[in-house]
Amino acid sequence: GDTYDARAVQEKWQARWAEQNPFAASEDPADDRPRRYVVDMFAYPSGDLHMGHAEAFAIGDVIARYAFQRGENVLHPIGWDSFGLPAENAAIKHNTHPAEWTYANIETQAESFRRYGIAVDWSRRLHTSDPEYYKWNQWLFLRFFERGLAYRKDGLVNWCPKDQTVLANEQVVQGRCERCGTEVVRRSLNQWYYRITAYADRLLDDMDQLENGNWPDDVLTMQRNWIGRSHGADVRFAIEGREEPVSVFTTRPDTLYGATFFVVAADAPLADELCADDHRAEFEAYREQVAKLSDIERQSTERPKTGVFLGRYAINPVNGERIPVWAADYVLADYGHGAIMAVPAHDQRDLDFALKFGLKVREVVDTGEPSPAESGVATAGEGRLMNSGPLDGLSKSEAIPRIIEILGERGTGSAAVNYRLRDWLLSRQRFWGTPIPIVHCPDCGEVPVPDDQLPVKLPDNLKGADLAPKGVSPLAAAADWVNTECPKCGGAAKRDTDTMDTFVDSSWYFLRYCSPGDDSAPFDIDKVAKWGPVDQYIGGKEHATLHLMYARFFVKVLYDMGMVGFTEPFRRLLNQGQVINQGKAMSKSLGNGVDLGEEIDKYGVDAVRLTMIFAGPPEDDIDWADVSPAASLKFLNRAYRVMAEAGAASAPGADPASGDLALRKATHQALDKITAAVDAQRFNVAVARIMELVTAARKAIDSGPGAADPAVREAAEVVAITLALFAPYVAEEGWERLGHTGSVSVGNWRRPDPALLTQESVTCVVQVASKVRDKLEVAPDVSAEELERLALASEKVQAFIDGREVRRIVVRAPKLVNIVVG
Ligand code: ANZ
Ligand code: ZN
Repeated sequence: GDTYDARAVQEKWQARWAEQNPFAASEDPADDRPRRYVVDMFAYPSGDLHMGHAEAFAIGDVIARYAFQRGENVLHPIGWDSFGLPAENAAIKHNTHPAEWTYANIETQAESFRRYGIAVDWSRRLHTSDPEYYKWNQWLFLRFFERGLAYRKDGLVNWCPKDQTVLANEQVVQGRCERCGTEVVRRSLNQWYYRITAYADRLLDDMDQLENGNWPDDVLTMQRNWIGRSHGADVRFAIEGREEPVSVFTTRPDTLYGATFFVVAADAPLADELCADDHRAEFEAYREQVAKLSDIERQSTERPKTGVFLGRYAINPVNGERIPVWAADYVLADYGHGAIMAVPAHDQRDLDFALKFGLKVREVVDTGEPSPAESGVATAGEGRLMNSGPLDGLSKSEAIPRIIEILGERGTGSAAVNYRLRDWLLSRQRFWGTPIPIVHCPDCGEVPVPDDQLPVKLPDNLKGADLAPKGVSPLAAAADWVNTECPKCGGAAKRDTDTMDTFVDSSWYFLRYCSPGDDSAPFDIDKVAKWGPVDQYIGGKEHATLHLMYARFFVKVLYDMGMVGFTEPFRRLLNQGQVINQGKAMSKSLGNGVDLGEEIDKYGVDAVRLTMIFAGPPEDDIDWADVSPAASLKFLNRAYRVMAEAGAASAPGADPASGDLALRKATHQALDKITAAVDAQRFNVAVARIMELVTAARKAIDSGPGAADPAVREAAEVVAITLALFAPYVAEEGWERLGHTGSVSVGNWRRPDPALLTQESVTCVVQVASKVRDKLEVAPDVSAEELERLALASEKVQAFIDGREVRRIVVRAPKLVNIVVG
């Protein structure tokens, strides 16, 4: 037989696609085909493509190719997230500029993507490290700045001692730097922030657009938890010997009568202010110890509680009780007001603290559980209030509004909402990122770089050791770059030397794709109105919080600026699973890595792609040890031979109506099921149906009507058309062998003929007392219950039962019913 040469076929069709550009999006205003916008999450250019890329992009490509195949006007672009630390570290190691490593890797990956056959519009390719791109990060920064959404503040930040840069909270994983694993310390620094907290409610509330299966439920939950909205009250406590009261945030204002002490975050300026002189030495020693801990360690319920008494008292606003003020590390400086009312009977951390330091415990909710002071277990359940004056006898849900009302009347508190979400720490003290477009003038302060002076380009004369981490940005050492004129007064001034977190780059690139060459705006508003929002976004679960949160934030700000007409960037989100090997993530240390290039050399692109898709639903992990690219290649050869043999035996255009009816039905039923499976994003199921169709066509050629039958051609054409989503090279080649000119990949999807979808009937024999008494025509997939009902409804059968008792009915659907009578 005729087998296909995967490599030759790949090269042939790569060249054709490059020449004919079938996957370009149309910007013709007269083109009224339905539009579809499909975006794969950015690739990061570290090295060549790996198995993870291959899976993610195979899935995204099925979705895009399906839209192409159905005749939609598809925008499926590609780009690189090309700023970031790995390039900088490589540059330090090899004494080069980060651009060298970055752009060399991008070229390698682009070549691999071409070979992999991704149906993208190459003319829209983006790299975020191009000045033409990051200019617009700067432009957007200035718009955020004007709106009060970009600002600088002193604050305690996470500092990676190895990378010598600050990290956002999100980049600290269990107290360690997400990138290098070094233990993170806290430092007080003046840094730039984006005010994402101003959008906390909208980030939560707009999520109703993403529900009902549009986004995976677990991603929605992670987004919700990250924002962490809690409802409660602010309660003001007077402090003895201090004019200003101090507020605390509590979700349990109903327990106010049970507050027996007061705790301030040890690292908050407030602790320093409240500390009495005769307690200062002890407090300062304690504070130093706390500075070394991460938030996670501090909040761990396992760690023994630590703290110091500050020598002060707070006054409970409802009962006038005098309670001691402590500083401790389990209270965080940047949540709520950095201070709490401690209710040890009903909060475990407060109880642990009270028991350790011998503080009072007073129960105010009668939950029927053992006394917390004795059991050591705080009670958080439902119950009636007690020891609480006007709240006594109320339930929690009655007591909360009541106490808020009382506090309101006295002017000592009110209902309040708190968020876990923090403002987005933007500044990085590293080189390979977007410079912050601000000039610091001794006279004028922070002065924005005027729009017509953008981009503020990175200098190109720094390399190698110039970029080594020093605690301040490497840009600070580039005197010719730093020293500039104040745009306002013309005096000597200095550029801001921090660069932006690279998450900025990926927060709006999907808008830039709509008009990638635009040099007058970050994106063309009309083009974005035409394509946006993204219909389908595809990428890994590692971006479930940060990237998606930031992109959602950007789109809301742009909406408020009147630049986009939608409030959510991604209509649907698909998180592909991971490719693992032998049950474990691929890693150098385990030696279980699989090289994508080698797999492709061995089996060809189509077989590798088909294996990725056929392994299971797209959300599931693929264990490469459990799949067989060799079997995929074997199947593709079978499919190819069917197409080639049908093509050799007949010409396009034969009327299929005269063909073999059984095969025609098989073809149309397969097409129907493939369409449903692709619509439901169950691509593995679609592939299984194509495999069955190939088998049916093979049978028809070998032991049925033969290769020249028009039904065989029809089946082979449907194989080519549907396989084009999963194994595009062999599909193109097969289509050509079937006598067609042009690409099979665009606009060729077919609708099944409804007349051919009706299933044939089968004959069911009905016996009464083991004698055949009737025959029924039924559907082949009739259920046992339905068949029993039909059999008993038969007049002939009823006549033979003749009033006797039916003892038992044996049903063997769809062929036999046996009625046993007594
Ligand atoms: C009194 C109380 C009694 C509390 C009780 C809880 C149970 P979420 O749900 O996370 O918002 N809290 C407030 N600010 C804090 C800070 N800066 N650091 C650590 N803990 C802080 O939690 C709100 C609760 O966490 C607040 O309600 C407060 O303790 C504590 F039976 O106030 B609660
Ligand atoms: Zn000035």
